Amino acid sequence: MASADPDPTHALEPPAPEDATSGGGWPLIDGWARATLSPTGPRLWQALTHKSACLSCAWGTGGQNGGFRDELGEPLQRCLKSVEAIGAELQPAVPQAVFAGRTLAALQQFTSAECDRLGRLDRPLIRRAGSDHYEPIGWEEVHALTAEAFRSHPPERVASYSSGRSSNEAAYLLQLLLRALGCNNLADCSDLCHAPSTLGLSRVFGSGTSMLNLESLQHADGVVLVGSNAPANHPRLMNELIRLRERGGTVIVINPVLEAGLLKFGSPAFPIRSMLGGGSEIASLFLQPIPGSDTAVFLGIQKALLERGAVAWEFLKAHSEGWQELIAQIETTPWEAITACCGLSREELEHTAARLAACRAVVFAWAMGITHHANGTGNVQAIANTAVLSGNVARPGAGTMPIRGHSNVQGFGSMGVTVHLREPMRLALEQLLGRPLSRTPGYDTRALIEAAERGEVDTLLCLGGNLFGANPHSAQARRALGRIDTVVYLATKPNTGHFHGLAARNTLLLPVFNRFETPHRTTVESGNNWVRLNEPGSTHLRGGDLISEVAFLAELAHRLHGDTPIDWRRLQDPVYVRELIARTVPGYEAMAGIDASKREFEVSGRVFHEPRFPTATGRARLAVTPLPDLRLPGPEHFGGLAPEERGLVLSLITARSYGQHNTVVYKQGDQYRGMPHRHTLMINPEDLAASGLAAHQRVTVQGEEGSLEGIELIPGSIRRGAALMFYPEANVLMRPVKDLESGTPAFKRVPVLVRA
Ligand SMILES: Nc1nc2c(c(=O)[nH]1)N[C@H]1C(S)=C(S)[C@@H](COP(=O)(O)OP(=O)(O)OC[C@H]3O[C@@H](n4cnc5c(=O)[nH]c(N)nc54)[C@H](O)[C@@H]3O)O[C@H]1N2
Ligand SMILES: Nc1nc2c(c(=O)[nH]1)N[C@H]1C(S)=C(S)[C@@H](COP(=O)(O)OP(=O)(O)OC[C@H]3O[C@@H](n4cnc5c(=O)[nH]c(N)nc54)[C@H](O)[C@@H]3O)O[C@H]1N2
Ligand code: SF4
Ligand SMILES: [Mo]
Repeated sequence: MASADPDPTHALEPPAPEDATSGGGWPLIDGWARATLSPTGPRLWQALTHKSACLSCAWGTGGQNGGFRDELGEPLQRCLKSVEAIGAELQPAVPQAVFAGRTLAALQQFTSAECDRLGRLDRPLIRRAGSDHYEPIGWEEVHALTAEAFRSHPPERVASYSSGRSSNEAAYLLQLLLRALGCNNLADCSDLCHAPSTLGLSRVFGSGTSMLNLESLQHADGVVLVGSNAPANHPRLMNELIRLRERGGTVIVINPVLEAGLLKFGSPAFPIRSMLGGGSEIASLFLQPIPGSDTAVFLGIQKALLERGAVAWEFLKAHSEGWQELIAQIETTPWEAITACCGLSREELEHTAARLAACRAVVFAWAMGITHHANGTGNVQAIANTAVLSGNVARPGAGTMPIRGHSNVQGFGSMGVTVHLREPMRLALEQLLGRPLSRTPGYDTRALIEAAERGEVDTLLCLGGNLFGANPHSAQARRALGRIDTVVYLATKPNTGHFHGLAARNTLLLPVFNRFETPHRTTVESGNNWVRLNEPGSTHLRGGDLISEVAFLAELAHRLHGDTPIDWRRLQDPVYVRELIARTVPGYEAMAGIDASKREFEVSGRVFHEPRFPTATGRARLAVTPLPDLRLPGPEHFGGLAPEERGLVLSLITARSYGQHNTVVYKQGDQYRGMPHRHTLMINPEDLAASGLAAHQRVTVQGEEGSLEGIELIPGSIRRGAALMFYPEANVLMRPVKDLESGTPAFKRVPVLVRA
């Protein structure tokens, strides 16, 4: 690879610690020092201190409080992940020779990391039908082609996909312009992520987001952290856990993988302990269940609470409905069924319930280990049931908290980029547009891929993300995108999707400003319901020809809709977009006037201080959650093993390494899990011994749709019967099994045959 020079992300590679038995610590502090002292250091500092929200995760940092403060004004709230993300954005432009001189076949050979290190996109490109490369194109032709691609097809045959990095303003425009066309096909990365949380929580509480804010979390004396590798993916959440342990609180971790950073974590916000003490202890109790069995774990905890008389009966009867059926399920489900399903003992579950019952206020927090299952929505409801049953909702320090992914993914949902538009917003939009919205159900991400594969999608606009790389069954995703006439990618940097996800006719690759470069103000919403205001910025890409996402979408809207019933061209002005948001998005009333006041705010109606829920009866709606069937197929399902061949079937978790952001890989190895490169599979040492395979042996991993060869076996602290590999490489393996309620794929329970 000739073109990825100079590479600012190299400066971020921390040294491999001799003993990576805890997360964070020295490597983080060293990483900070190296990154900020590197040649791009001054530019990096400028971006870090810019008044805009962190690009990386939805915990949220920065904004009007300055780069390093959270919404409570606390300093030192930026992590190395943030530096990593900014470093990648500060790369020079992709040299023009890359696209002129390389065929798509050559570009398709690049790994995710190599694509990202090509640099920043700085001019519009097109790949025309039959051509073997991307070529430059002018903006006028881009706008004409895009508008034509949307205008010339029926609304059911056009669609968008988005990834929650863009602003609220861009998200709002995207859904408004599509809905005004009569199209509800607003697929979003949340369909692959927290859709089960939004759906499950809406069912139980009538609201799909966290019921806490950062401040209320600080009143907890217990946290149950389920299916989250927060030390890597939400590092600043770890500060809250450290403080909670300091106040004498309890942290119960539920995860089939004994993640190093969940045992001990060294946070730069607590430097003395971080460097000298080997980090702060995180988990008070660590449960390692069978992957996919969390509903059984929580049913077990509920049963133990019931048996020890720790159900909050008064609360339950006054503030919930459906509890009678739930109690009946708990009573009639035998312990043996629960323990057989989750692989934890009755004693472990009883001990957990006792620790829980001893807490005054408990937060239940979870991430992808809960949602990426065929019963993801059920998992979320099982957690919500437990929270209500134990009286741990709707008061300071107690409640349910999905830990969101992308920095503005929650904002995209609020702005109506969803196939489940809420009624109040529908009515407000109908009033704004002066006519009823289409009632044809829209495609979520999986439905979009399936429809495209059937040849039923003609035009697709991708506002960020990597639709190809993020989906299961990569071959199907490639095929599906190849049947779409026109695909328009708006992106900051090239990724595998731009080279593999090619349309039948025109594929446009359009460069946009990132958050700290956008020449106008924007807003984003954190997973803790906090709306941040980002100040305008500028780009280092001098001479580039980039566009702001708002400018692009407003131009498209104007070309499609003219100036009725709203003046679409006026939407070029983000202040006006914010006015419309304040008028039509529930909870966003405070958006009005934010340009003058600069006052960031909490979305109203989200944080529950008392048990009155936005359901029809004001009560939480409990429902039974069936135990999942977790049986794995035998080797014959994969064609069988030859007579002398060694191998075994495992339940594969596909997860992020410590050095990647979703489909974008920054570093090859994962030192905390002892996985030195991407082509590794973590396996339990006893499984290794029983199967006759050896540590560090290279094997073939065969899934239901594809296989990977030369994978190195790494013994690790993972539950027997389970394995862990990195996404997106592992996405070639799996059949797209999904949760039928939310549409979210079962990325964390992929049956595979590992063979020598
Ligand atoms: N640095 C960095 N930060 C990120 C991201 C990133 O890629 N890199 N991505 C962002 C996004 S979009 C998201 S959604 C979040 C993702 O954040 P996480 O959800 O923390 O990420 P995952 O790597 O998917 O891992 C989830 C954890 O679930 C555990 N797990 C797997 N199966 C099960 C199960 O059946 N039960 C339980 N209890 N646990 C299980 C895994 O062992 C792993 O520790 O992070 C966001 N932040
Ligand atoms: N096997 C497996 N598959 C998974 C998962 C898993 O755990 N296992 N996780 C799933 C989850 S939780 C998610 S959220 C999805 C992620 O799916 P996506 O959100 O689709 O993917 P990302 O890799 O986050 O997209 C990265 C790209 O976004 C673009 N980008 C970055 N910033 C901006 C910006 O400001 N504007 C624009 N327009 N573009 C920008 C860049 O081009 C970058 O290459 O993947 C899902 N897929
Ligand atoms: S925890 Fe998340 S929001 Fe905060 S600095 Fe790190 S990546 Fe950014
Ligand atoms: Mo996500």
